[in-house]
Amino acid sequence: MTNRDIAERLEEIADILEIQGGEPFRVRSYRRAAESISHAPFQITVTTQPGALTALDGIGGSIAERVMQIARTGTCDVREELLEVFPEGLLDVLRVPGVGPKKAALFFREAHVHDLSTLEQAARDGRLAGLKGMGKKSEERILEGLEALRSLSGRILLGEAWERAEELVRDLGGPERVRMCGSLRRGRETIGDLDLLTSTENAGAGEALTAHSMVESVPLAGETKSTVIITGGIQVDLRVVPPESLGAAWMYFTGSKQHNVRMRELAQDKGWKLNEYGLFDADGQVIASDSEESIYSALGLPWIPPELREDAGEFRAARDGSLPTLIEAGDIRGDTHCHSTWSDGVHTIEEMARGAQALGMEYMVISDHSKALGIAGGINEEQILQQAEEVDQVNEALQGFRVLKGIEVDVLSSGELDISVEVLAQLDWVNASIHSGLSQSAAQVTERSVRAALSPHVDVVCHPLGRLLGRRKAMEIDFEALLQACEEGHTALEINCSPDRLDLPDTYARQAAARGIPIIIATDAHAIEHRGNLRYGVAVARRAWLTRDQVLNCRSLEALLQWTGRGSAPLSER
Ligand code: DGT
Ligand code: CA
Ligand code: CA
Ligand code: ZN
Repeated sequence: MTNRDIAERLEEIADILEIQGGEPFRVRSYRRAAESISHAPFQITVTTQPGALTALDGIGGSIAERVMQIARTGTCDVREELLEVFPEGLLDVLRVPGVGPKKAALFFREAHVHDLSTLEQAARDGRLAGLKGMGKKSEERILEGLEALRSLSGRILLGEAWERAEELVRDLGGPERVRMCGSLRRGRETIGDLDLLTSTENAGAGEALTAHSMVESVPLAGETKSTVIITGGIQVDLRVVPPESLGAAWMYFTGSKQHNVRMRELAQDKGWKLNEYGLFDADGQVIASDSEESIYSALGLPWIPPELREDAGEFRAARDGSLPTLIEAGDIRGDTHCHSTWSDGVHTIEEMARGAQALGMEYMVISDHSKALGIAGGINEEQILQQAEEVDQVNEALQGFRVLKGIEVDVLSSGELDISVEVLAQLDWVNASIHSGLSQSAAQVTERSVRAALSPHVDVVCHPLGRLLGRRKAMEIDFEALLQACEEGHTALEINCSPDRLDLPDTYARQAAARGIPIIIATDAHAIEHRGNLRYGVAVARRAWLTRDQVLNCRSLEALLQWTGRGSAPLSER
């Protein structure tokens, strides 16, 4: 059980209580506890002392006891009691975008909805539209939400997969002994299952996996392969091979399948054979097997980074000697998109800055939401200028780090920016985002994006497609038109690192960069710990074949400001 799992169980309790119309303070106390646990500075285990828990914000004795029960058994008495009378399928209904506990309770009472399929049926029959607070539009949105949920079809987001896999690797002997493979190693935005690999020398890895606290069931426990299902219904495969086959197996289980097929063809062309044990000649003598490099090299190729192994041009580039030197997380020198308590962030400007500095960054743009985004506490012109004063103070307190003045300006449904150009002109950096009217026609959303990109005040268009993985499909933007506008308007495009966005997606980012449009990789952090999402955006960038030169925020502060055309010195120094 990770802290995240425990927090999810607490959230679930709060959801059920809320659907049942339970006391609001009780609902709130479980939600607060969940929030607190997910940010706890230590991992909760069966040996954690109750005193350590009650020292956390919002956790009293009774919830601490439930938390310990969950840590020990995966559930607790309150949850079990609730589930005895509560249709568990209603929890799935809550995962549908636009359905919260209040709606779920309404559908349950008035339309006999108790799981996803009865929800879909009710919506198709038009039985939801007539309910209180509902209408034809909101009923349609529920059908769209169901569709978005299905589009993930059992896959999980890269962020969750990566965190889970890291924990497993650590508990199975560490990264020297256990290697990640599959779509995870290739950095895909969603992951079907987790593939791990170890050698027979790491005896006991199989048992360590099947006995792991995250494991819910064990479909297969063999000498050379174990398969388990962990919390969240995620499948994990662990393969065990002799140490001399590690390179061949790592390559094989990293895939992609298409890449493997091409590799085998290259081997066959030479009269050889390639499989997960090695590369063999016609007599079955091993040519290479213990490292990936040796296998690629025997086939006349340089080592190909996993993110490129999609049979999407990597073989030609490898033969030509034109494989890109892919960007790495350490190349990123600043974060151009983050929030603070001025809008919907949880940390102050100074806390966010110190967090970024601790990760080795040199600068950060503070870009809170603008006034049109009322629900996110967006700020108006006057507040932006007040915030700028606070930025000056923070900069005085910091050494070797600079906070830049910025905004995430909303692109209104009309296509206008919601902050006056007089104020935009006074900022160091302007992010522009579409947050509303995402289901407008292709012509409308294209027009809005294009106008934003053409604006002389806008530096980058953020999360350009507006998609949320598993929750909302991308806007129907004419991407070619947006690229042209970026070219003309001297505007960059963002790869947003939030795991449910990863927007631009890899194929789009590759196309944009090939056209010479500068790319930004930014976290959109709403809290210090969201900076950890950077690696997911970097994975997307690597899958997009990007080099350091193509990513603007790999540049120094001076070079970045020069690019904006606002002069080389930050505003506060002029
Ligand atoms: P996923 O799990 O759907 O996100 O995608 P992958 O790529 O992780 O696919 P998975 O888990 O089915 O298999 C892991 C790797 O093992 C895959 O990338 C390539 C290799 N592999 C699996 N089955 C086959 C196969 O039938 N032929 C070949 N050539 N390779 C395979
Ligand atoms: Ca997989
Ligand atoms: Ca697999
Ligand atoms: Zn943002």
